[in-house]
Amino acid sequence: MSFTIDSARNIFPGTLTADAVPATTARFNQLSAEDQLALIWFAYLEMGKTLTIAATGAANMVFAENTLNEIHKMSFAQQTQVMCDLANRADTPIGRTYATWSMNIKLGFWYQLGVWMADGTVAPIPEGYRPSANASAVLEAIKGLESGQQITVLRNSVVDMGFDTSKLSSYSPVAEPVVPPTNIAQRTKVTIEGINNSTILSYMDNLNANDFEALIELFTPDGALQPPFKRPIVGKELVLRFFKEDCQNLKLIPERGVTEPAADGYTQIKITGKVQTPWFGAGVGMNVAWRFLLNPDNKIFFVAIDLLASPKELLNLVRS
Ligand code: ECH
Ligand code: GLY
Repeated sequence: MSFTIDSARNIFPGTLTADAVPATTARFNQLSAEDQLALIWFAYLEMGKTLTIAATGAANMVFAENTLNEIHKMSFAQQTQVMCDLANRADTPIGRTYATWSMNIKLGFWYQLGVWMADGTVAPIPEGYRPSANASAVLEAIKGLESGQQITVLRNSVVDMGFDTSKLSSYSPVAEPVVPPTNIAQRTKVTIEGINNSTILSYMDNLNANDFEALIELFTPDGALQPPFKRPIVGKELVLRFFKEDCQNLKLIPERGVTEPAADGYTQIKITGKVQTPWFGAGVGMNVAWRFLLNPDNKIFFVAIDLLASPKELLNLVRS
């Protein structure tokens, strides 16, 4: 039997992922729009005590600028309505525009609204607002998560807002331009305890250098990448698009790994370590595992990136 994407997903089944993230996201999605917005606001204030968002993307704000200016000029009542409509995924012109944006543009849009809410030029959470019991419970749950899990919940909430693109017959996605790869002379090289496989090392180094064209050549044509809590993205074309759209300026800091032979001459390799997002820089080190399945030609047939349940999981490299 040779591997399929579905069977590949089960390599290293003992890996414990941060189930609290989808669980908390599901509870969040049950709340009213008012509760959702207020909860994010309070979570954001709470996190702001220990973390700073780097507005890396002044550049990506350009794509949301017209919409942001439009909202900035509205009355508080209209602004509140726009935010509720987004949380309700309502079919409005702004909801449709929002739906076309890449994840980073959505984040940059809310980042700017947050700045304006704080300086009083965009409607604050209404003074008389009282959270529902469920909203308070979800906020407490978020506070109890580690920071990498908190920002994942926060990002999920933003990504899920706006009109559902699957209900649009056609639309043109809007994404920030792709940054050029880091100059060869300035590139860094990772070292991974227990690992000297050239494909794995190149994967980390090319992703850290934003060299997506070199990176994608490490995959088989039908290869797949599974982001945390997502279905696999299958085939070079879609994986490359994902790299260009969602993976710029990440910092991968793999620490250790284990290699073992798999069926049909394949090799499975699990790496654990940290990942930093440009949004929070070194302020948040997410604990992750990469579960690679390489074909006999040392090409990536499958890689899953998992957000780990706890730092303890960084040491869980047991063979399957
Ligand atoms: C305010 C109140 C009203 C409502 C809203 C508000 C604003 C909210 C804001 C939220 C901002 C949130 C942000 C979250 C960023 C999260 C980033 C994460 C990144 C994770 C990346 C990982 C990468 C892993 C990968 C690896 C690979 O090898 C392959 C690729 C890939 C307050 C106004 C809404 C402003 C900025 C979680 C794990 C390692 C899979 C990508
Ligand atoms: N900017 C890429 C990420 O945060 O995932």
